[in-house]
Amino acid sequence: MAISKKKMDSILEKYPPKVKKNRSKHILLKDSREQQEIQANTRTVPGIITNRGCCFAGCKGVVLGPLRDVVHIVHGPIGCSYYTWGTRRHKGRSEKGEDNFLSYCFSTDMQESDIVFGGEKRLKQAVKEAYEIFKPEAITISSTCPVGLIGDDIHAVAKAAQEEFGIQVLAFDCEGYKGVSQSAGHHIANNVLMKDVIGTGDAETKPYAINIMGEYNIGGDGWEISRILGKIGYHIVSVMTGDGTYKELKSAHKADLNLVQCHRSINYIAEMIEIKYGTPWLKVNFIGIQGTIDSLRNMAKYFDDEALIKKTEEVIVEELEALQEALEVYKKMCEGKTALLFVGGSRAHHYQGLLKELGIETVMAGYEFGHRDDYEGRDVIPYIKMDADSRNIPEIHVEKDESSYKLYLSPEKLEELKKEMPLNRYDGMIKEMKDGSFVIDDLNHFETEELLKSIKPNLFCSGIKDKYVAQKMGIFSKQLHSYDYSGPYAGFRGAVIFAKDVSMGMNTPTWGFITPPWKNEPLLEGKVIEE
Ligand code: CFM
Ligand code: HCA
Repeated sequence: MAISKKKMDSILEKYPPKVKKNRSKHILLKDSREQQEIQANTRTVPGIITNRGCCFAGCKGVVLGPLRDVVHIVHGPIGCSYYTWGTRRHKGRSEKGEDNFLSYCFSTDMQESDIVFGGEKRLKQAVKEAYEIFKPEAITISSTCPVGLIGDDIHAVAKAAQEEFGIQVLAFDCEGYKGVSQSAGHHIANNVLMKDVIGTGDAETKPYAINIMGEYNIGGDGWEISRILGKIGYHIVSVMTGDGTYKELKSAHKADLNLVQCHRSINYIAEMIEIKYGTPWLKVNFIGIQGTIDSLRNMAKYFDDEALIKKTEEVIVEELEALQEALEVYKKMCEGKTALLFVGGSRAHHYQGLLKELGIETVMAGYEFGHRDDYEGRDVIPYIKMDADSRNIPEIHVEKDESSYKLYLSPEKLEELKKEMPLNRYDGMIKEMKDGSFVIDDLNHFETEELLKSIKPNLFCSGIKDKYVAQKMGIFSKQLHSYDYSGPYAGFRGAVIFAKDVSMGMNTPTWGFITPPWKNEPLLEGKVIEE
């Protein structure tokens, strides 16, 4: 069941006027006749129970965490480390003899005396111990909130340790309170990796060299993507950062093409590599069968090589054949169901295609911390392989400054090029949504409950904070962050695993045994009794 504009207004009506005004700007009803805008990446109104996380989570947890040959030291009280220890399920495996520190949890475990007298000594000791015990390729130090508040100089500690031990020690000022969400942390991590790591290596590359960016190997997604790309013949230089290594990252600048899976978390590096080294990026989506096929075809188109195009088509046929039978079974169990999606900064978009393939309609979707471009798309002028002829086409004017090429195109030429080579741009989530569906940014606890009650979807795709709220209402919830101990969900094989998981979840008789709270209408605490 979809939700009407009137109903949405009545939910917002419960807010004080100022909050209502604020929240209204974060919600829109898709109407393809209009150029729609949404407010995003702004501070959550204090007092609202948002689903968002913090800057530290985005930097250390998301971008740095999956690099497995690095010791990631969290400078702060133990909770920041402990509560993020393994919960994201970014998997990693190493060849014999290679380092893998993913299962460890490194923290300086700051105590009250460190807050009062400063924690630099403790950090210095932690780096020393980490180096002596583990001898890692590199060490990262991530700041938590109190570190910024008391002013510990993590850069001075990192610099001294680097000189003493002869390995890179990278410091990240990612105190949790910075910015408005995890998003600030992505940016901080990207900047340091670009400045100090990427470009420092010189590994040999083979033809069709690519980086897979914004892919974190949650539940093994990256392994499935790599399996498909390997089969076609691509050479994966680095993965940022799922099952990734510091060692590989150093030579990432040597790839011919950068694939961007999660635009939100890694667009900064994609952009900086393009400016510095001229490598274009291609937005891909390996979630969903058609998404995977389109991504593979766009990649082959970029390399423009007959053998590669042929091999791509062969692999697509082979993979489709292998999954068809199982998929048909699950499609029958999913057909006609509805879903409500609310996830970080890319998955609420990426999963819509896969759900559609199973016959599930997305009636509402939103990001925790996406920016406007993740919703509305971004039209970056496409990169074209430069050749002398480009300069002679009247609609294209090429200028090269010290670090980048600039292309000035007529609007018609731009449209034409966008169709044939979708490089360096992203269409965003809104474009793919059906008219009449709702887009909602920075959803909160109150709205979640109200919307679930009104929409009563068959499937609620979200995270740990609201999963059980939905399930206690008798609505199956699938975590699209951690995949609830399952996965992979990406690529061809992943699509079948996802189909199986949601088919079972939605169709279990369990939900029939639960009486949702709205059926009993319990007396709410704090309800104002009108005389
Ligand atoms: Fe990108 Fe991610 Fe996501 Fe993200 Fe995240 Fe994540 Fe996510 Mo959780 S990097 S934006 S900060 S796809 S951790 S692997 S699942 S919120 S939608
Ligand atoms: C984070 C990590 C998270 C949290 C997941 C959730 C993840 O943002 O700190 O809330 O269920 O994917 O592990 O997004």
